[in-house]
Amino acid sequence: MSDRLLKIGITCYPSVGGSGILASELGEELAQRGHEIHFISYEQPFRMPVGPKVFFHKVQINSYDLFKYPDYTLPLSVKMAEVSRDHGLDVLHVHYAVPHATAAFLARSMLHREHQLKIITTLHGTDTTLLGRDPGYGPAIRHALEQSDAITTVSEFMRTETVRLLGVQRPIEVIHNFFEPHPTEHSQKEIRRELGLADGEAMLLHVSNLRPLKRLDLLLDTVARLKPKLAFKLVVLAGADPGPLLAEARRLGVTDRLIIRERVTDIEGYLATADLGLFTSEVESFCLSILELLTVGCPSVAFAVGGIPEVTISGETGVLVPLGDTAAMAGAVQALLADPARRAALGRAAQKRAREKFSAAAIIPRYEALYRRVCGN
Ligand code: GMT
Repeated sequence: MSDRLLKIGITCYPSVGGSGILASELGEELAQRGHEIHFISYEQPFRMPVGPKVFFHKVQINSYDLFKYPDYTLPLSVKMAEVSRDHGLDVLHVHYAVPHATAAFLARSMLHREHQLKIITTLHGTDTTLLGRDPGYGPAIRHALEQSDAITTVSEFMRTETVRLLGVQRPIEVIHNFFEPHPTEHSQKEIRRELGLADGEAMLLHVSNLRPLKRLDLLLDTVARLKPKLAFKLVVLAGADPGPLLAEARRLGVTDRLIIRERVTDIEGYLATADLGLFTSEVESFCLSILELLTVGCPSVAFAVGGIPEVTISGETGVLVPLGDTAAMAGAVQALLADPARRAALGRAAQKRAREKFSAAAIIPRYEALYRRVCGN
């Protein structure tokens, strides 16, 4: 098999979200290995890398009085076809099925014999678990998946759900997410000072886009259940408007426990400073945030849902409790905050697992092998 370098198009949502972050990091790692990367989206992805091998192609969306709702799929497919032809892309790797996989399929049809375009679709979560159930989307998603040259999911759970909800017959390859922490710009002392944490005050960390399925009501309910004497703050790195979170905190009387930061880019500093991660999603195909914490040796407490048990092993690299059991969650947080030695042991095992299973070194060669297989060499 030839190891020639490839020209890879990547389409993802540029906004703060797991699939966009993963796609950006993937582009960065592939460019470092010498591949040429072309991001195609309506905005530069939040964490898009810069470098001589990385290009960004903006999809222009015009508004017409005729349309009540602006259309993104068609201009995206036109841009995909144009970039594929003009830059001779070998493969277009789309992250999140809607509308990216459909647009890629259209782009390929438009190119016809002009340029042979291979399409890989990676399913990240709600594109299957939420939209896949929607009769207005399901059949279109299934069709686009059937037309992809390869399908991957970010967890075993997602593979099972994709087959169950969409009835996809094609082989689906599980390639777990990866994370490589960048060197942090700030010391732990600086971060603690910036957050206003008092000496001895523990830092619980929650990172998310605050969507309803993150169940912030259960997150704050857990906080409300922690003993009043416990010295801690819950730091939330918010990828969306934190207004509703604050309103719920006020209702539960826990605003003094909450510190919110928005659109944080130097996430590594906060990860490295955290004592414990806290996640309350009711479903999660993977949970990149838990992995981000694992890589810096910080365990998390979370509900045992979706793909989370594939990422962190309860009792070995973190603690998982049954969905909705905030009493058990608060108990686990208290026990871990009271036992730094146990926390450190979980953290060491967490970091080891992250390195072995979810590092760029473990995952990128699997994507490269897939690209080459699909491209026929
Ligand atoms: O719904 C979100 O949390 C965002 C969504 C996305 O596509 O950006 O996240 C999904 O993809 C992430 C990266 O693969 C996974 O880590 C998240 O678990 C997944 N979210 C859900 O399944 C809810």
